[in-house]
Amino acid sequence: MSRRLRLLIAAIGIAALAWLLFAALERALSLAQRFMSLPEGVRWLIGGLLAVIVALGAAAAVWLLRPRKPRAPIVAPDRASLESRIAALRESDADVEELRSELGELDHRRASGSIYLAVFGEISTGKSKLIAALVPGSTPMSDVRGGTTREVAHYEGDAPSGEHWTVADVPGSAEADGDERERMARDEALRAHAVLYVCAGDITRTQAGELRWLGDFGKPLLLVVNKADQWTESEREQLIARLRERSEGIPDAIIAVSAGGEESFTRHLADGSSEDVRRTRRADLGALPDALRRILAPGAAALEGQRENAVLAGLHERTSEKEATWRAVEAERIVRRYARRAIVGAMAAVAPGTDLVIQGALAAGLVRALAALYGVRVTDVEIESLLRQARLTLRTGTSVVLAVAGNALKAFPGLGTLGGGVLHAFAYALIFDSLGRALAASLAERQSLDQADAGARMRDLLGDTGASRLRRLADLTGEALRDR
Ligand SMILES: Nc1nc2c(ncn2[C@@H]2O[C@H](COP(=O)(O)OP(=O)(O)OP(=O)(O)O)[C@@H](O)[C@H]2O)c(=O)[nH]1
Ligand SMILES: [Mg+2]
Repeated sequence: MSRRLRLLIAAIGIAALAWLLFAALERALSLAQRFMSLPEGVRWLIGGLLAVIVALGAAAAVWLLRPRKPRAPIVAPDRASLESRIAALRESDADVEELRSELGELDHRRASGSIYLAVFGEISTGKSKLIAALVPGSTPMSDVRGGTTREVAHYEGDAPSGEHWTVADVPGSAEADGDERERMARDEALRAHAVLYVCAGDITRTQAGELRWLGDFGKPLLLVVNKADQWTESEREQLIARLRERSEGIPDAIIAVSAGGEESFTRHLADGSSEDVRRTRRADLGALPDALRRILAPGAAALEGQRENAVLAGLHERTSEKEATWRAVEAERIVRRYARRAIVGAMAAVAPGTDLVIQGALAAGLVRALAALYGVRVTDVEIESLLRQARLTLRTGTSVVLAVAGNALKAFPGLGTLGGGVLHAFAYALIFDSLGRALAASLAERQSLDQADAGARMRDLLGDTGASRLRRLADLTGEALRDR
């Protein structure tokens, strides 16, 4: 487009804008005139309405533009309470070796006085290459294939500040079927004083989630954008601006680097010929050493508190998982014990043809035992109310339960040899199993006695006639009756 044409278009644009402004001004003046000619009461009414609208708009703008509060770092339970939970698990024969060695590692690292840095991020972002550039003499394995690093490895050297440091190379996250390795990587990130989160371009929603997870522990964190050699200067600036927006102020700094990789170019020789050359690109760490010096300046001892907090938070999660597994196994044992007693009780007390009635004392014992297992306090009134509801459920469901028991007797003919009353015995196994499992699942999920939830689960379980469940209950009934 010629310069004169561009000038002409600009002049037309300016004239159009001026005309628009003039029209808007004229309209405003005529509105003002009409406003002034209105009776005073109406003027006040319209003025008041306008003032309310402006005030609401201003409030909305202030709310939208308010500075975001940084998220409060995760607070882990104290060490003593974790140790006693781990000891309790050990008493109950759960495998807690992994938890105890994590505590040991926590102490070992504190005593070593070294600064620990973890390099974390998705597969193939160049974490291992970055470590090779950061720790002279280290040779972590690096490859174009994702999932090259499969174990956590430590490399020791001197940090940019001159202090001794240990840099951890970890498996990359987001690898297909790499859950176990991802967990390893996360645990190692928790054990570090500071973390480099490495990406190689714009971050995905999953990566933003990982960054947030790391940020929640409040330790020094740098977002390192590797493979910067792939972009022009302006692309790099745009990328950093986008990452700044997406990373929500979580990292202490965002730094573009080029950790290595290969480059190819054509070399022109003196005789006029040319050849294609491939060589390893020299690493360019840019502002990374300076940023590392800054975030590690407080030193290992000062950063230890945040590190310990993160490790204990991770341990809390792992301990809770083990507790949940142990409770589930224990709940199963309790339900089985009470179902067995109900089977035996049924043979002793119930004449064939009588209605099915939940044996009160036994059922109350089951509820109490499960509530104690899940650490939920229950009153006698609550137990009575839960059992009243269970009895009501049963009154309408008796025919279903008896039909299931009848089918079980046909499916497992061995039961029939145990004599009359077996039908009821099996029915009680089904009832106690349903009540116990329903309650255990509800207590585990809600951490309280929720009658409606437990009741709904019990109704579902009474109708659950899965083959493996019926076989298990048939075996239990047979066993209980033979051992009687
Ligand atoms: N262009 C370019 N390629 C790089 C750079 N850094 C690493 N690479 C290449 O990226 C690929 C992955 O590098 P790795 O260091 O193995 O990546 P990683 O993050 O450790 O990968 P995993 O161990 O699989 O999680 C390799 O082919 C490297 O050569 C870089 O700065 N620029
Ligand atoms: Mg690697």
